[in-house]
Amino acid sequence: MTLLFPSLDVDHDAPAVQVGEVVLSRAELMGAAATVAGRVAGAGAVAVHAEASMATVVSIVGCLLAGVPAVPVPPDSGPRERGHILRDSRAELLLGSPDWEDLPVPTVPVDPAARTASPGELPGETTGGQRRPDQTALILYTSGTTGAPKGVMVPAAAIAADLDALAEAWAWTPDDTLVHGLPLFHVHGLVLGVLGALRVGSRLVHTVRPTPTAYAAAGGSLYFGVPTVWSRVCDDPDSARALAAARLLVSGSAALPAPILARLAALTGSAPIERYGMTETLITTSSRADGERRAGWVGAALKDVRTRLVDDETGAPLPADGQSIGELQIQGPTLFGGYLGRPDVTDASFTADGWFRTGDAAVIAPDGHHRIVGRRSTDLIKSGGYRIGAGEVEAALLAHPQVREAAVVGLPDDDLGQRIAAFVVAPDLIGGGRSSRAAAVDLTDFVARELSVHKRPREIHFVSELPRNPMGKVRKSALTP
Ligand code: MCA
Ligand code: AMP
Repeated sequence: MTLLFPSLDVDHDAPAVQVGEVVLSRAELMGAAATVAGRVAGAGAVAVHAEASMATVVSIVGCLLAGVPAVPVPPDSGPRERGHILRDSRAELLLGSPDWEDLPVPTVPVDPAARTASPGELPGETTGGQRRPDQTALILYTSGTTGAPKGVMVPAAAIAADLDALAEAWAWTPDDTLVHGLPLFHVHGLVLGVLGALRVGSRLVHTVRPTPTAYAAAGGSLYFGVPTVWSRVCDDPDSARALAAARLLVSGSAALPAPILARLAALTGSAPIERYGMTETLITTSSRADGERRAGWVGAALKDVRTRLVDDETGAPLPADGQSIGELQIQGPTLFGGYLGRPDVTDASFTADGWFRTGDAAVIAPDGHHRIVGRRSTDLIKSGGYRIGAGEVEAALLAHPQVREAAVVGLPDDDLGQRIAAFVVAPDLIGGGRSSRAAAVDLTDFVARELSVHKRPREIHFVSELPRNPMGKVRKSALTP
């Protein structure tokens, strides 16, 4: 019926999606989503309070059925961040029941138990809905090195192409039960973790939070996690051993450290596979279910995706010799449709000959396998698999009246990969006998009121001045605790 969810045509009553304790069959999900579709039909864009709940799944599917771009809003986002997302996306209403005040749009509660429309009456049928493959299905907000997050327009066709390529690489079928507990406002948890299961037709169990015990109890055949999740699973050997019955464990969103891959392999009997991607490109490379699982490597380009390496300085192509390091660039059907309202930034993210610049430094082996060796900019931090722009956290810190200067970096962290550390010049904040510890707590709370919780600095160092080069630019490499 629709471009994205052919499996929803299968009108049977077996449990299809479970989020926490709430379970719906495909027919029930379709009925609830069709009700949402009827409510949002014709809107330019609709925001979704993207908590980990069945209401979020129903809301997103409803928007997709209606052919209306859905804008997931992180449930823990502070007023500044969500205000930006709602204004920038021009969302006409917000689906959900958040306890947020001063919203610029009306809220509409969503009831997963609602059933009014039948699939034949879907507004998408009359408006074109997901039948238009180039149409934006999702607008996902993501951080750059500076400034406020940008809305990445993800076309329905890109999602369909990516999910089909992943299903092929992972031998993902309706016989699988997918388990994960990742956030429903990013590609990993939402596109792969919800839309993937719905498109393939596999059962989905969302554990609300990605804890080792919840993963162990869910009895899935296919599991998704970010490296922090797999590291925590390894620290709970009983839960890890329970995953031995699964067919495939998949890691992504940040580099999986080799020792974690080895520990997980020892505890579960098979190594996880790793895949690589970005909000702007969706998943572009992956190891295969039936292929080699090489620690530190993220597999070959997915079907119809083309990759190349380019020299940072000269822009010249580099050989896929397993040694040359260059910027990874991508072409293919999974690419985004641009940053919403930012044609200038969109243009700058592509080369003159039409390749998307990932900003990741990589190596490609002669057999086509990729290894991500780092990012070109230190101002994009990956913490717990979340992408965080140093500039956004710096701006939030600088909004505090007593902060004069601020610089934010990602420091290596065993649990999170990187943890956010802020170096702050604020003599008035720690003056008057006030401890720097108390001042740090205040400042962290201040940031949390502005931005999402995971963007809070984990540590704040008060310094008398920031190290700068002769041009006045902060030398972030010189910032160490
Ligand atoms: C967190 N806490 C803090 C601070 N930060 N307290 C004080 N100061 C801080 N700076 C609190 C939290 O609110 C929480 O409290 C408690 O400490 C534990 O936090 P944390 O260690 O962060 O654990 P967590 O909340 O369990 O988070 C770890 C996580 C999470 C579950 C792995 O980072 C996560 O869900 N990551 C997934 C990100 C993701 O999906 N990325 C995909 C992007 P309390 O317990 O009271 O709540 S898409 C992508 O990357 C591409 C396309 C791709 O390739 O997939
Ligand atoms: P995001 O836009 O949140 O999707 O973050 C995308 C970034 O995550 C990429 O540009 C990479 O830097 C990083 N990333 C995703 N998957 C991997 C992986 N398997 N290994 C290393 N880095 C990864």
